[in-house]
Amino acid sequence: MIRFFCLLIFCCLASGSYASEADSLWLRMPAPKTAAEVITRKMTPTIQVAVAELKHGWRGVPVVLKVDKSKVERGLGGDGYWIRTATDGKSITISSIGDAGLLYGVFQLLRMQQTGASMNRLDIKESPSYKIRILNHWDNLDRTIERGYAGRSLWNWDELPATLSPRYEAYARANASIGVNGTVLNNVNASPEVLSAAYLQKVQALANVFRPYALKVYLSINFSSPAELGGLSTSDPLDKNVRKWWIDKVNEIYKLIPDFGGFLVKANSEGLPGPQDFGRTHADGANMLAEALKPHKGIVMWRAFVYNPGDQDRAKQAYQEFMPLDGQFHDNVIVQVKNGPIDFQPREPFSPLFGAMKKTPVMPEFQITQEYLGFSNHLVYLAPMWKECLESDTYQKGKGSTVARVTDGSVYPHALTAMAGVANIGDEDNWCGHTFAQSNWYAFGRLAWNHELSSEQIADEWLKQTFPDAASSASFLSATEKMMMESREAAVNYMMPLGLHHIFAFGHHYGPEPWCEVPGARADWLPGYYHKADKVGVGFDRSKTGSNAVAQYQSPLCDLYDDVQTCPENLILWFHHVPWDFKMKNGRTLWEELCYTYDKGLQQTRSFQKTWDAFEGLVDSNRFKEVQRRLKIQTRDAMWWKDGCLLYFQQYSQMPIPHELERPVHDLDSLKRFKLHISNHENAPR
Ligand code: GCW
Repeated sequence: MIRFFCLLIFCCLASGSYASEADSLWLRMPAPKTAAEVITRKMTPTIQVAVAELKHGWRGVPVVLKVDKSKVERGLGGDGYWIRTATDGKSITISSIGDAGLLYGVFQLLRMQQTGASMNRLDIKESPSYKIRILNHWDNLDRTIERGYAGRSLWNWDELPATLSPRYEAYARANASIGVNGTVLNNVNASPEVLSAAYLQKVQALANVFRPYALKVYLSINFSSPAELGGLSTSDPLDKNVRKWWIDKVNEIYKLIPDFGGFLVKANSEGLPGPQDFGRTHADGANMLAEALKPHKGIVMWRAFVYNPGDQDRAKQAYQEFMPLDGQFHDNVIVQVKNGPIDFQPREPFSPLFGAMKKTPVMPEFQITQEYLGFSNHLVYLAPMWKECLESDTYQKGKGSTVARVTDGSVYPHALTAMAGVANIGDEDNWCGHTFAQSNWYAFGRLAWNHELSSEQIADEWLKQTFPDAASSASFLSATEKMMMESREAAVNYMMPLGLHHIFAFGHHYGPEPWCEVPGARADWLPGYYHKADKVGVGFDRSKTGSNAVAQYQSPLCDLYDDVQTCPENLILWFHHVPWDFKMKNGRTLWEELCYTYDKGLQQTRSFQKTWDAFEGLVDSNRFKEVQRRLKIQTRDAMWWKDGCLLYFQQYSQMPIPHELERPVHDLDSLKRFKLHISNHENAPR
């Protein structure tokens, strides 16, 4: 008989230091009175973490952790697990073929305990929707973060590799708790220097901390690295010296980090170098890197975020450039596509590349950081936005070919599946700036693990774990969950009603600036390019008689979007230039509907303030005040959006704001003179 050894006494936390740090997230388990009994016959660094977590938080019957290669577990894959209660009810076994699966099973068990799920006769089998569940940090080596609103980068490059902040482990732990298993440490606008020997040592130090948490490290690379870092005369992907340079560099990385994940690449996009500089294609570039990584099982995530200033419709370009390359990529390349065809707007239709690229694996990229959603000032729970994309039917292989199913390996049987989220994490005490922004990090991980989870369930889990005391009050739980569930639509209402998009302030993208004109700036970076307001109406005509972007969607969507009468009204100005007096389904004119929608968004933010204020005393005062302060800013901003946009568009519509709606309190000229930005918010005209 195999003898299990019991680690009751000898296991302590992998590192006690993370506890206080992660306490500011969703891992607030009260310590059990007596440490739980955990039984395992294998001990690896990852299993050690799993044991430590149980001891830290589990208050139930003994738990057996078992690496098991039998049929059930094999079917669940390395990250999957099976949790079951013994017939006599006296223990729970978590089994998996991999150590990581055990760790994820442990976090699931703890989550169930924390959220008050039924623990009766457990029999839970889970395996993740996506193999790679990865955060993309847009962190620069000088510790600034592109589009980051929660302080500086967590990675203290100057101190690495000698000094390891306790936050590195806390970060890995938080990710493991929600199933995130990869992290790209640096900005896609990548500095070649990250591949220098000195930086690779630093990356190695982080990888060593993350490894027990099953979190793999990846890097963004600059396509010109062979020339810029290596001193070669070219970075042409078909040049044999360049190819050798990459092979050597990759070998150097794997010597330091044997489980290194691979590269993320932004190439020939927004001025960055790429294979097209040498007359080569995206596939040539990606395949060169893929060949270097292949012997080590590394992958390439090649981004499809490309557009040129000259083209008449930016929304069409990624599809135009990538569709002809379908099938030309090596099997360790995956094309990373933003959820929508433009750029992380509060609402976009899904990118037409989803489902259309059939022979190449494609992964969705979502933005967790709120570049176009009020930075860390606005409370916007993003799960509903991501679900909207994932549940969109592409019709590419018949009905039911949702974005989720064309990317998770079910419709097209690609072995490589992944989901990326642009991180909203910085070195601020509460990690994400806004306490509620933590829910977006959480939701990303949970959806990458299981894209079928509902937004409500994720919100409920997060609230119960983040506010364990307050959430024991049913009214707190239901009211804050309702606020979270409404918050994305509220932001759409006050920022981009009816599909009106990219009318954000130039550069920083915080406030409204539909009027923005910057002499010499690229047209496709300016609001006028997108809203096209004139005396007749407003909106971008992407119908067959316009840019014909609708043709990139499969039938019946192309026809549905093409006809202004059938186009979903929440995207009508995305696809059409609509007359101001166009009759909406509810009988209002387009102009009236715009007025009502902006106003609705503003009223929603006011209702969030009321909701939150009711819970003073229930939530600890630091977090209470922090959220209260930010909700106030959000309401003020929503008013800016409403007043600024309505007064601006009214110059074209020449129609009155319906009398029952609140009047604008600002005037257009003062709004235009002032650039609303997070940093000078306090000076904004009142
Ligand atoms: O949305 C735009 C951002 C850029 C970003 C780019 C990208 C990292 O404004 O800051 O660059 O997208 O996704 O590459």
